[in-house]
Amino acid sequence: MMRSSDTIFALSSGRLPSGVALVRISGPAARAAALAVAGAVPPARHATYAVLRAPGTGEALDRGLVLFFEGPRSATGEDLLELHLHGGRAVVAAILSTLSGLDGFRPALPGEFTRRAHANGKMDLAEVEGLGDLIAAESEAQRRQALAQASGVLSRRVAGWRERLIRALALVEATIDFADEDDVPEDLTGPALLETGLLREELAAALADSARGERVRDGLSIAIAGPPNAGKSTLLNRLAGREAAIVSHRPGTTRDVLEVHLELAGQAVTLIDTAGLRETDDEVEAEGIRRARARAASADLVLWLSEAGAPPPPELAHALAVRTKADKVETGAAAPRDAGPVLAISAATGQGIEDLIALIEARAAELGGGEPALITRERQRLALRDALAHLDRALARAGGGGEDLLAEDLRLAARALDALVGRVDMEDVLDALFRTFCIGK
Ligand SMILES: Nc1nc2c(ncn2[C@@H]2O[C@H](COP(=O)(O)OP(=O)(O)OP(=O)(O)O)[C@@H](O)[C@H]2O)c(=O)[nH]1
Ligand SMILES: [Mg+2]
Repeated sequence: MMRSSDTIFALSSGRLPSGVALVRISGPAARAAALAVAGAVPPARHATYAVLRAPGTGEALDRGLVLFFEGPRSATGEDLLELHLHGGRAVVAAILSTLSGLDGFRPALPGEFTRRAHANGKMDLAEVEGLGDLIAAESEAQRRQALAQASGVLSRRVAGWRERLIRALALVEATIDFADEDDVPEDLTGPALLETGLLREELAAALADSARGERVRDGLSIAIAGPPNAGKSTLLNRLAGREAAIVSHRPGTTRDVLEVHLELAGQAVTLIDTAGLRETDDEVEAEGIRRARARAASADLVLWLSEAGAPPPPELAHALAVRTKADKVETGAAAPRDAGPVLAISAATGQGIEDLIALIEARAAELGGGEPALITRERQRLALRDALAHLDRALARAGGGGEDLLAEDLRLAARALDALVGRVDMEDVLDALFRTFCIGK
């Protein structure tokens, strides 16, 4: 089923009906497809208008643009044909059924166009991952980070590291090879270790920044926590712009953890409403409270809501204290004594909400802003950590004489860098990755 000599085709654009639909065809028979449905192979890289016909009967199926890319100068590295059709369901169905009738043609599997691009050296694993993220990107920060990675920012940096590592390795190997000769050059492991030390710092810096990359990719999580009845669900609804959570005057209303996705300051944000924290004998509520604590502990940012503007409990000391129901103060109740500058909001009147959003945005920018991070997913982080561990081991041998072992550490570090960008054979990683792609990509 997966022969790469097959010519594959798929609808690469989105849901039908649509203004325009794009059908892509890649493989050795892409030219034959152009001949069969458009009557001629258009000059490469020139959009050409054509009537598309059923090969057997000559019946017109649609009129549209035909675009031919001759391999290897194409997205997949193979001959590639694009048909820009009217985006009607019947139009697309007629073209797809015509293509499946051609010799050596079959529908593409998810991600198969990209897989061929990868197999033909058009993009390495890190770039493929970036491309997957780019298609999934929902926020500005995700788009910028993914585009950088799809454009090879990580790949180029790793290539530079690898080159320096190989040079350091060559110095160590030279020291080993010339050890018994008279004209032994100076001990070359010194400079090799110096370079290894510099590399180590650069890898460590990229690794330290990886939490930011993964946070941008996954989105920022903000938990709303606090005592029962503080107005947590009301705030969630206000920020989400819809009645996502149930609100009532009864303390203990929220029990499950509720998540809402939105975009703030260009960042993908997951807002999390949680059960009010208190002592309780109710088994279900107690479970809700346990989950609330766990979710708050793992969130990137916690808002601690209370009517009194009280500080958060010690285990959530990093939380931002917010005083709620600020509108009630004027109605006779004694104004609560604020300990320090606590933000006061009213989800009912909207007071202070702008300030709260500005604060969240500032925090989000701090956590996920700036230049796109190099490392954006766990797989990359683990490979980089692996490379760093080998460099650390190499450096720990400094002056210890074991050049053979030193050379082996450097070789293993280079191998880990290869794995980071997928230069070594990684079929299982590829299988898992391409399954997450859409058909037509
Ligand atoms: N006056 C006033 N009332 C509010 C405000 N925010 C929430 N309330 C009221 O406070 C009560 C509790 O609101 P919720 O949002 O359900 O509180 P919660 O913190 O989610 O409560 P639990 O889910 O039980 O922990 C409701 O009757 C709300 O209408 C506010 O800004 N001003
Ligand atoms: Mg609630």
